[in-house]
Amino acid sequence: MRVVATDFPLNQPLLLTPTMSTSPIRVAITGAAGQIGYSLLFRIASGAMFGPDRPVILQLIEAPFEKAMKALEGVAMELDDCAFPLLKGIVMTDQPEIGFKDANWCLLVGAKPRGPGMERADLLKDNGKIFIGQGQIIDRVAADDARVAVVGNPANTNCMIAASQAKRLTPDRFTAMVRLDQNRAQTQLAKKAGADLTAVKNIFIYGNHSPTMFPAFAHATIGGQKATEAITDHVWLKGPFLETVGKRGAAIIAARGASSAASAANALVDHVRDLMTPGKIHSVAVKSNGLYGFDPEVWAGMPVRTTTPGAYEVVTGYEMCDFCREKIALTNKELVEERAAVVEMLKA
Ligand code: NAX
Repeated sequence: MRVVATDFPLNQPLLLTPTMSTSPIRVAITGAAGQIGYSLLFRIASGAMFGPDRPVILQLIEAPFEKAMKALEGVAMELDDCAFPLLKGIVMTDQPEIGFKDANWCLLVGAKPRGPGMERADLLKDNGKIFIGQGQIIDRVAADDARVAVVGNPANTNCMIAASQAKRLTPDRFTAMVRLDQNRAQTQLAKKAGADLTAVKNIFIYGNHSPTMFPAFAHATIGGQKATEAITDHVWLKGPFLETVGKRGAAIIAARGASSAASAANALVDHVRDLMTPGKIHSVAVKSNGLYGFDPEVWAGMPVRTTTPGAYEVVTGYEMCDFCREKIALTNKELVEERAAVVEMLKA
């Protein structure tokens, strides 16, 4: 059984309660029965991603395995049991053509994990195949206003691959998530300064979602003061701070015995919500177009300002010191190497 349930048939008019004036937003999620999915779906259905007045339809996509589809069925039962007023339908499928149909947002969470003894290049290629197919199908069947957010690793390169397959949807519709890294950096700065988390502003992530990422602390402020003044321990900023943020994922695996899931789901809620909220400035991996010294063809984290819901412009003009430039060069080198490993998968 490939489509196990469609509570709400696609392409049929919705009967909304009179109080809900807006039409539901269709959100397609791959890897929906995975760890991150298990935290994410409930947040979306509760209104955390698109606001308390926007109904949603969840289009859940899993790998074509009995076990995955069975698990998905269980998750959908739990979603039903939450009786979320905003949740207007659930689609469960292992066929991306059905799952991405008419989707306004496509959240690409599912990916193949790195197996024992697997080389990074093999991981890139195996995942590349998934993202080629998904990029093509999204381009073909998703809504005209479709936006894509990639979480599955290696997120930046997977996003680049998916975007390269699209003819209808422009590259700016494809973003990858570095928000978890921004959130991690914000908390580390607040703790070190002994300040409230909300006092930390303008901490942005540049580059790859990997340990080479660069949280540009020199531009951050804490309680209105430069972070480099609020925190006088610059050895910490240039060393342990960067290391803690960069290797936080590994530290969580070591402690929890499983990779970050709830915090990753939370970061994806932040990523999409802020991309839907004009005026928000936040870290997103986007096609670099050569900004901040990145190779023009790679997807790199950088600060963006949301202009209209779903659209953004890169915030340019942050001055980079020599230290920052060195760090950006390192993370750019890694992105360029990842691109070289999958270059034959990219469509011109
Ligand atoms: P899980 O292994 O728990 O779940 C992944 C799910 O994806 C599985 O249920 C699997 O059946 C499904 N899947 C695999 N291939 C699929 C396909 N072609 N179509 C649809 N579904 C498919 O992993 P989870 O912990 O949820 O992590 C998901 C991804 O997020 C991983 O690649 C992980 O590395 C990545 N992460 C990215 C982060 C980021 O900040 N960008 C942070 C967290 C996380 O590590």
